[in-house]
Amino acid sequence: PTNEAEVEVFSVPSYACQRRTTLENRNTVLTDALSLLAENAELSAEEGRGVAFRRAAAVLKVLPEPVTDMTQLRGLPCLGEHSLRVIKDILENGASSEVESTKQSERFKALKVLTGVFGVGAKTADRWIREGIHDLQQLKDSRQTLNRAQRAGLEHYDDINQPVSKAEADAIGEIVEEAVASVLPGAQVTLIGGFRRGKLSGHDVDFLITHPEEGREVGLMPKIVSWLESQGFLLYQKTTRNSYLESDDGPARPCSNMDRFERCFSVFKLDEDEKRRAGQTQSHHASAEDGGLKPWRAVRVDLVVSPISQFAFALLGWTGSKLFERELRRWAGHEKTMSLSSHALYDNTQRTYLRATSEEEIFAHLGLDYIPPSERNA
Ligand code: DCP
Ligand code: MG
Repeated sequence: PTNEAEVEVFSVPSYACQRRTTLENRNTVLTDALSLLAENAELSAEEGRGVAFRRAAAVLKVLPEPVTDMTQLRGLPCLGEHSLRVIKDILENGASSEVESTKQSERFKALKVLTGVFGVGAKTADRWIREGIHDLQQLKDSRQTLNRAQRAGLEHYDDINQPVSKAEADAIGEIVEEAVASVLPGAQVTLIGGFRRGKLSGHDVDFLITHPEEGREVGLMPKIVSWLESQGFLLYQKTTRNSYLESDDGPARPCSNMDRFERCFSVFKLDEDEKRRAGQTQSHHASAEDGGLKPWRAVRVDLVVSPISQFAFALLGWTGSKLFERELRRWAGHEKTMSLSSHALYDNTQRTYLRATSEEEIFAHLGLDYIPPSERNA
C-alpha cells in the first residue's frame, strides 16, 4: 500500500548479543516506559515479565529513528502483545496509563525506596511492606533487625542513591590501583560494568583484578581489603567466595577454580580531595570550608578477582549490560548447545571447555560478530 512506503520499516536480529547497542537512543520515551514496567515486574518477583519488557526495550534502543507509527514495528522481534499495547498507548496518548499508574502506586514507590537501601532485595522489601513499612522513617521506627549491609545502606542512603560520575569512578580507580600495586605488584586492575561500556554515570563502580601469572591472585582480595581498610577508604565491605552462581549458568562450572574467584561488595569513602587529585575540579558537594557539609561521599564499589585463565570470561561476564549477558548465555545455550559463564565456555556437544584469552575469541567460539563494550548497552 502506498502510505506504507513513507514509513521506515526496521529490521533487527532477535538476540541482543547480535546487535550493536550504543548509548545513543532515539526512543527514550518508549524505553523508559518499558524499563519501568520491567523494574516493577522484577521487584514483584515476576522475572519472566521483567525479561520480556527488557527485551522489548532493547529492540527499541537500536532503532535509528524515533518510532512514530505502529506500522514501523512490524516484523520486529521481542515485541509482545503487552509491550506493543504500552507503545501504542504512548504513541496515541502521549503516555501509558499502566506506566503512570505503576509510578503512582504506593507499592511500587515503597519497593523502590526500600530496595534503595543497600542490602535490601525485593523479598525483604515485600515482607516489610506487608508489615506496614513503606518508607525509611517507618523502617527506622520499626526496630526491624537489620544486617550489617542494611545498616550501612540506611546510614549512607542519600549518597548511595546518587549516581556515581565518571570522574568519581576514575578517582576510585586510582585508589584501587594503589591498593593493588601495594599488596601485589604486577597485578592488573580493569574497570568493568557500565563505565567500561562508556556510561557517564552508574549506580556503582566495578573492577576486575587479575595477575598475569596463574595462581598469584590466590588470597589477593583479603590483602586488598586490608590495605583499603587501613587507609580509611572503606565504610563497609563484605568479601564472599564466588557468588556468580546464577541458576541459568548450566554446567559451565570449573569447580576446582571456583574458590579462587572472589568478590567484594563495598562502600567506599571518597574524599573530595581524592576526586580533585583525579582531575575533577567541580563538585556538587560543598567543601568543608563552605561550612557544614561533609567533604566526602559514599560510593558503592564491587571488586572481583579472577585467575588469568578465566580473565576473558570474567571480563565479558562483568562488562554487561545485564540483558546483553543474559542474551549471550541464551544464545550459547539455545543456538550453540554451549554453556557460558563468567568462568568458562563449555561445548556440550564436544564435551570440552573452549579456551579463550580475549573477548574476541569468545565471540568467535560463539559464532557471533565481535561487539565492543561501547556497543553492549542493550
Ligand atoms: N552482572 C551480571 N549478573 C549479576 C551481577 C553482575 O550479569 N548477577 C554483570 C553485568 C553487569 C556487571 O556485572 O553489567 C556489573 O553489574 P552492575 O549491577 O554494576 O551493572 P552496570 O555496571 O552495568 O550498571 P550500573 O551503571 O547501574 O552500575
Ligand atoms: Mg556497575
